[in-house]
Amino acid sequence: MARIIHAAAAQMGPIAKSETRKDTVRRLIAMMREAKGRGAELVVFTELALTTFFPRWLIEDEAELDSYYEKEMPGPETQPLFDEAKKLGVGFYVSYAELVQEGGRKRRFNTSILVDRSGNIIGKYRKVHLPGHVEPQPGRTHQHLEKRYFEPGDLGFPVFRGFGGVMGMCICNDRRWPETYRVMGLQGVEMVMLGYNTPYDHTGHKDIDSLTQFHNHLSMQAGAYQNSTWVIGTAKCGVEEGSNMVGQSAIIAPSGEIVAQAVSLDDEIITARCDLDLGKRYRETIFNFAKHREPETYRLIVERKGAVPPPEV
Ligand code: CDV
Repeated sequence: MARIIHAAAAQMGPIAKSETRKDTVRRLIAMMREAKGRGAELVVFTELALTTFFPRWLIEDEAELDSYYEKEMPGPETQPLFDEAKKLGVGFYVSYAELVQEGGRKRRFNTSILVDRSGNIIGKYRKVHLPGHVEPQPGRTHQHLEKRYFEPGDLGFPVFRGFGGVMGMCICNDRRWPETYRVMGLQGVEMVMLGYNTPYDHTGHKDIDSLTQFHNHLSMQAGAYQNSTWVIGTAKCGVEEGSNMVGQSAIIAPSGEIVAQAVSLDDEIITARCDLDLGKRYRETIFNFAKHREPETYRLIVERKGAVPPPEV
């Protein structure tokens, strides 16, 4: 019997700095209802979906910085999203800034969770690849201070059984790194969910920045194909507090083909009927890891034994 997940990507337009959690959660709920109305049982929200993308600013006041983080999940302001999920029978992925007290100190992570159709958290992930800088960079109109505001995730890339399949998560910059997908691919992942906030001017090199849209899809499509998995990538996009961010939210099949794509730079739902068994054709043939991967050779190459020595420079 086919294993189908009717899934939605809930792309978000800008969230203003002045927007409250309550306002934002209301937007997420409206999108969840629309997704349900269009047959979805799983909604993928974006990265840091509860606030504006605050790492673009240097925030030196600790109380102000803390205000962007969730101290519990669900908390009083996010509980309505969980209640609505349960009422509608819709699961979701959402990313948020997480603040925890561990070992007598504050720890900050860029986190995502997977919530099942009964409103229970069944998976948690903390972003591993943190882009940007610790210190503000001179001459930039917008900073990218994720390295200042978050620690690298300490949970690895786990997969979770849910929605009739093997589910995985990552967050934004993680999508550009092959090892993100491969670590989950080696665990048999069938659907990878992710959210992103991607400003067009992120490298400061105009010739590379003009390829931002191309690289967005390239990395997700390659990750899907090379690991025989569905990928759902959901943007926060449009001009947010002066920062221009890419949209193009997409649902990508294990073939690497885009089966649904957002066309606006605003709140927008896209949906697809995702057959998890589509991945089998690739997993059992061209990407049969057990038959065709060469872990021992990779190990030798990494250790530079049996590999051509690097050129003298
Ligand atoms: N939020 C992100 O991780 N954004 C990065 C940008 C800064 C390069 C991304 O990979 O899209």
